[in-house]
Amino acid sequence: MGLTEFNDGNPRPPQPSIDPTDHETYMRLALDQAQESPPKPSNFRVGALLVNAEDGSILARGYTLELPGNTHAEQCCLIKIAQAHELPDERVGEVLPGNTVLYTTMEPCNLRLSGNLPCVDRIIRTTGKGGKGGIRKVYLGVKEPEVFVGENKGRTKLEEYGIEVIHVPGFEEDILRVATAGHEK
Ligand code: HJL
Ligand code: ZN
Repeated sequence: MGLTEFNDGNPRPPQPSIDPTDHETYMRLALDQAQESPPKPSNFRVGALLVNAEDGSILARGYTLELPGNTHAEQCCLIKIAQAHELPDERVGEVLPGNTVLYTTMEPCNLRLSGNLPCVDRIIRTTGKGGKGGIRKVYLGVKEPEVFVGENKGRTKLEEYGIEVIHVPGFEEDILRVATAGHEK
């Protein structure tokens, strides 16, 4: 995303900047997103952010069930950017800055009970064929609990495709409380 022109004619960053190495701040913002998601027994409440790691700017925010249909947090981030560029979802990688990273409160899914395309595949396809762009790093807050699909192999598959996966510690308890708020206790 470029710089926004303000009335005084000076280009300014479009938002207060966050240090791109401040992973805790981004994870907290992802958790804020998760809290926007409606509690339901049938999935987790997850929040996600796409960030340009070059300048720290937030490219998109998303949460589970934010967009129409059975949408995941990571999927919502990608769809929003695709829509803003009038591109079909599968081509969103073409407009992502080269150093785009994903923050998500929960490990991206590799299998969906609904049969929808898993977020791992949506992430992988942003990297194109052997190119250098797209999402090359994923920061996650917790591994997916074995509630719906047994062990999620999301992290393993991302790593197989050369995407670095980094755990941001310290938010596990809050993330899981928010994620399971609609589940029967
Ligand atoms: C992640 C989300 C979300 C999940 N995981 N990373 N982000 N809802 O926004 C993972 C869980 C699936 C179930 C049900 N949840 O969501 O495994 O109905 O929600 O396709 O497998 O599948 P559907
Ligand atoms: Zn998903």
